[in-house]
Amino acid sequence: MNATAHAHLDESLATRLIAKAGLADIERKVRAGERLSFEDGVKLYESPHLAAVGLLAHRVRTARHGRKTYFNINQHVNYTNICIYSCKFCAFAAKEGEERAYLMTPAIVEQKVKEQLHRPVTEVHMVAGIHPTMPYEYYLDVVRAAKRGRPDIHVKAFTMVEIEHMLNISGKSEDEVFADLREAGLGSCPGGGAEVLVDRVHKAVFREKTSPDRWLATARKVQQHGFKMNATMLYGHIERTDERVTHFMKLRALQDECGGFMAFIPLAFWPYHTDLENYGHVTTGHLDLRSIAVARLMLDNFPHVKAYWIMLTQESAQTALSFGANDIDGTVTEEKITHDAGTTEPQALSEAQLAHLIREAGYEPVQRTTVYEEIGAEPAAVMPPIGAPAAPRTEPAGARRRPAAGPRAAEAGNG
Ligand code: V47
Repeated sequence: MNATAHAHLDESLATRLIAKAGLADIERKVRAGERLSFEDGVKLYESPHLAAVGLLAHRVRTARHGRKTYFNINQHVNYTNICIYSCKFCAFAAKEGEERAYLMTPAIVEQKVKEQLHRPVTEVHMVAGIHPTMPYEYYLDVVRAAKRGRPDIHVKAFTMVEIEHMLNISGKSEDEVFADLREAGLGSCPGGGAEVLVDRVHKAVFREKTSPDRWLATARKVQQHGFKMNATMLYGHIERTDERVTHFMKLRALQDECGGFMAFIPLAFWPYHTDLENYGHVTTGHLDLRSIAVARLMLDNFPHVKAYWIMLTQESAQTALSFGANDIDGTVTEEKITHDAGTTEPQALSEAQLAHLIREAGYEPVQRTTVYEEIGAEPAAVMPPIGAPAAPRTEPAGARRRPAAGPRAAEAGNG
């Protein structure tokens, strides 16, 4: 059988499965390039036929990206964990004076970036808590410090919560703040801090922090000032299906308006050491794959859907590539937010480990910049590990949800 005949066979099987799952109406819309409704989103979340939902999302992914799966060589720098807010889902935040509280000076940020100069890192991802007293200039200095450490690095920094804070404390106009950030070297913004863009969830689990309307308004400002950014959704805690779909609808509307979102990243909630630890909220393999697939189908104007391996686990992230995701994120290097909340994943993966996960799932690894320009050829099969274990899998199967709330992963006094 030739390859074309094989593809036709796959397609007709998929179509039958999707029809048997009662999703023929949605399939027709997807084929016609028609936008899915709120009700379609709920139906896709509630369908018991995960495979059919996944096939629909996989078709859209394949039409857009073929078998390409993007990754980047990046490093995370969480410059402080001191935070005025006490979100119930967060294990990272600390209050000033606590033993585990830390604050990096710009010189430490520069040092952190310089420590990776021997590796081909193209991006530094910087997010942190909202510090009660650090002045506006500190944030600009943190960006400048990263650029001093590695002038050609792309600085992807500051969630909408941090940007809103800077706008509030700067004493400057919106135009001046974005001009300052650009001049300091900011390249783009990550997608964190959105959580679930619904007032009920905001009130229940992150009431002190940026509200859904303010997160969207700040994202609009960021994009209107010419910065690209990502968007996330933190799922697997108290949110309902209809609220997840509402979240997608709000992001889709903003993307129609401004067009500055690059990737959507569903973030799986890790409960350990958080205020929600004892309520039994955990994500599941099903919910992980479903969230990727429904996002791909509902967010028809987002070019990329990212399976962030640290929160999804390597297993789910790899499988997500066949459920709509076309990006597995990066090497990361040093991660605190999810590790404080109990992830069993390592702190970093090498580019060879990422490429292995992608290739083994049947996809083509493509290194990208932060803004999705393709970089060179795929990496050689063997590269030196970067502090992570050499094998792609690092934990026994099933270990994901079992770690007891042991000692915190984060060490105090980083700065
Ligand atoms: O904003 C906090 C979430 C986010 C927990 O834009 C938690 O490319 C799970 O936004 N369990 C930070 N999640 C991470 C983030 C991100 C990561 C990778 C790539 C990009 C990108 C963005 O993590 C926070 C919050 O939404 N978070 N606590 C927790 N216990």
